[in-house]
Amino acid sequence: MIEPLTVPADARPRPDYLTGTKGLQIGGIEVPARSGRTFATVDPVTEQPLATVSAADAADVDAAVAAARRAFTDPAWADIAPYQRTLLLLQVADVVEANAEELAVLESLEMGCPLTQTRWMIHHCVEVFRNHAGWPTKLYGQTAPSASSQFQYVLRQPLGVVGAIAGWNGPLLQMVYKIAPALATGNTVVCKPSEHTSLSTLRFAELLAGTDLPAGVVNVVTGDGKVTGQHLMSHDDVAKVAFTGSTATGKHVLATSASNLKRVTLELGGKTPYIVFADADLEKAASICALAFCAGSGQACVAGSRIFVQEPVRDEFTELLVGAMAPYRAGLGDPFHPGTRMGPLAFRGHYERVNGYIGLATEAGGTLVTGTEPIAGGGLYVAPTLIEGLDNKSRVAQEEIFGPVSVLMGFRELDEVVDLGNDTVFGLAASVWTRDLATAHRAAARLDAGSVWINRGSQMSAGPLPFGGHKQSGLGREHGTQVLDAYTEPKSVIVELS
Ligand code: TXE
Repeated sequence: MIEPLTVPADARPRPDYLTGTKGLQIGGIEVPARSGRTFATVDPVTEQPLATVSAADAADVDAAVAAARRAFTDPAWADIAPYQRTLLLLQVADVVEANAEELAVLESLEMGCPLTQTRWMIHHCVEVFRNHAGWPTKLYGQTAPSASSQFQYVLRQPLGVVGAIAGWNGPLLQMVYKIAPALATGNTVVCKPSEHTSLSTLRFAELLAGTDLPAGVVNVVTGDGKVTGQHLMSHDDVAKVAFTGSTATGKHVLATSASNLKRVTLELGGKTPYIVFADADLEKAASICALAFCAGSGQACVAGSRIFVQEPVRDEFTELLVGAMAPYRAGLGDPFHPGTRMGPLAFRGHYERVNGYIGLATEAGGTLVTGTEPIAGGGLYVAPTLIEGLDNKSRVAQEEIFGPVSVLMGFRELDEVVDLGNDTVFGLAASVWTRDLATAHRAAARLDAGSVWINRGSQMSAGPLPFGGHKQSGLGREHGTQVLDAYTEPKSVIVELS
């Protein structure tokens, strides 16, 4: 029996921010939904309501898009010097940093992720804003070769209103990955956080009052994906949708964007292979593989949900991996307990979905190497679960589970494991473990993934490296220089001089 770590109810944080109905953030003001409708956001530890949040419908989305549209042409935003834009982004970073603890607590309360991890995510938001603050002064256009009778150049201009839609597993961070480049390039934003995790994005927008950012540059509408999200992404005055979420919804966003040919970037699911060759540092590989599917309770697009190990070391590696998972099993518990390494899953529907996949694994003939022990007190906890005895074609090895569940499979040589690693509709990331440089580079070149990590696990970039997926893991990139193309439009200008 696993006994999750607990914290007495009166010792759990209860920020003042949770009091009262949380309104929408439109044009720099907190407003209730016009319909007066609200919904409850739920604490996954207690499964009790945490806060009441306004449910935006079409009229509210229209108001938010109109506010963003006005801000887009407001001289206080549209006409400022690039360096002033840099200073504004730095102010935003400062305000997030100054309120980091409150934002992290709100996220831990709402999604159950250990406070140590939400603190890291909020700190990363600060880095992302500071990194993007460097872009406004470096957004060069081009001059083009032309006859002496003409001057030709290419301007790089913002798109307009960006609809930013995010998932629940890194609520503010996923939003900041969209807000920071949008602002750095002169766009304005309407954010739609996941209905499971609205609070940190709402609070962030409220905190912007402490900066010189003009009202309406960042707006937030909260509510259900099928209502609030749907209106936002199909709005004709929204020039671009930047989306993080499931592949199914991502495809729907892309199809809907055809109505007015919106620009679209999509950060979707993954089925990241961790590939361990016999010559690797097995102990380190085991420790990072455990982290890769246990951190955040495996609720990450880059989770190491498939582990391929070379046959000669399979037994030895499996033993090391089970050992490396032990601290997560022992550290299952309340996100506010200092010993917690894994919190509950974010909400009941998702908990049931993850358990459904574990049931499917055993039905399909898989063996649970770990994850069979019952958990005291029920709740939404899922123990780290390692599955053997399934092949890569099984549903559990093919579909994104988004929980602390990984399938361990064997392989003999490089060609075989590259084929196995690539045999999925996803292509977000891959991790390769070997001391042989040639093997590492060959694998990196051939794996169909937006990011490949050699002898390490995932590393989320604050700036220099583009992040995004091949195949059905996404479209376009966040970060890197590539992100600038995703938030700007080139304009060719021809001046007749003669
Ligand atoms: O995702 P959805 P959910 C994966 C993960 C998870 C599964 C389901 O496998 O178990 O998706 O999660 C909004 N128009 N990831 O249900 O439905 C929705 O309100 C406009 C991967 O949360 O894709 C939310 O804000 N918007 C992942 C966002 O889309 C709509 C992050 C994501 O919701 C909409 C999250 C619609 N019709 C889940 N329907 C990652 N890549 O990290 C929903 N939304």
